[in-house]
Amino acid sequence: MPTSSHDPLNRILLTGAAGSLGQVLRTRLAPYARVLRLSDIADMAPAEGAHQEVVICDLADKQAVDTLVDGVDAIVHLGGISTEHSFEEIVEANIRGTYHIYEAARRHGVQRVVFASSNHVIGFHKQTERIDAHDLRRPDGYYGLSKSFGEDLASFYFDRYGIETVSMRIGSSYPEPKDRRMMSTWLSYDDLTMLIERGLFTPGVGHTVVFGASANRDGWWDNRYAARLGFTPKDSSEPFRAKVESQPMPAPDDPARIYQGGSFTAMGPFEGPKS
Ligand code: NAI
Ligand code: 15L
Repeated sequence: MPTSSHDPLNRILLTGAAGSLGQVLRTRLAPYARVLRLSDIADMAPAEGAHQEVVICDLADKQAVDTLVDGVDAIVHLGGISTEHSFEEIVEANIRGTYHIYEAARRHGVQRVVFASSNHVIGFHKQTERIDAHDLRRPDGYYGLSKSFGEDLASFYFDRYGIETVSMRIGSSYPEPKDRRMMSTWLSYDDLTMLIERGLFTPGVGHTVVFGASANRDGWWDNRYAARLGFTPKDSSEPFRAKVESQPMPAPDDPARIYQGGSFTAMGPFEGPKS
């Protein structure tokens, strides 16, 4: 696990703390703040000592988010719906919720956000393309659109109010890659932690968009803007290749084999045609 080489911040807010990555980061972000404020709409384990605070909060509730952000120095924003759903389901947590986070940051003078964006902002790029974070966004659904909006919020709140953000377009962050596509998109938990640490402590980031991927042999992303933050991924999906490639190869017309966003590109529509 990466260690801290700088003074910790006083208080970091981690949203989405009850989720898969939130549970992992609950311990891994501890070196970076004297107090970690852990928040989610879902229940989670109680605070373990004075260095943790647990606050149950719905991101869609503007007043509750304003109170949540009071007294924090930086925000690691992971909370929200994390897979493709109907627009109506996505809009409250991801669109209104992320707006509430930035409004609260502005009102309380928070200067730094690390935002969990997603590869689904660019999911309709083909797997045969190599892109960087300044290439055209091609969202692959309402979920990807909500993350694209989050990146635009980050850009606006920097240009207008000077709040700095690193938007991490996370690929697939799990203990190990689960399928062939994830051989290209996998982000280890150690590398995720390093990327967040760089996002919190690198000075002068403005709004920087980076990809969250380990040093995978067959990656599709030129991650030059992450490198500028000092992100030097230590892991790669290569040790898992034999295990992953023992799975059947998807058919040539399977979106999992064509698009960077994989199966997300074929989800929906969520309403039937008018009869
Ligand atoms: P997750 O679904 O396990 O965690 C998200 C958390 O947000 C959940 O605990 C959920 O209760 C909470 N949440 C949902 N609606 C909320 C609301 N209205 N108010 C407050 N909290 C709410 O997702 P995971 O995998 O931990 O991902 C964390 C973040 O990283 C998400 O924003 C996701 O979109 C993003 N991400 C994750 C990737 C991955 O590979 N795990 C890949 C790309 C992006
Ligand atoms: C995401 O954005 C999702 O949150 C996660 O569940 C994975 O599906 C990941 O992308 C991915 O593309 O593998």
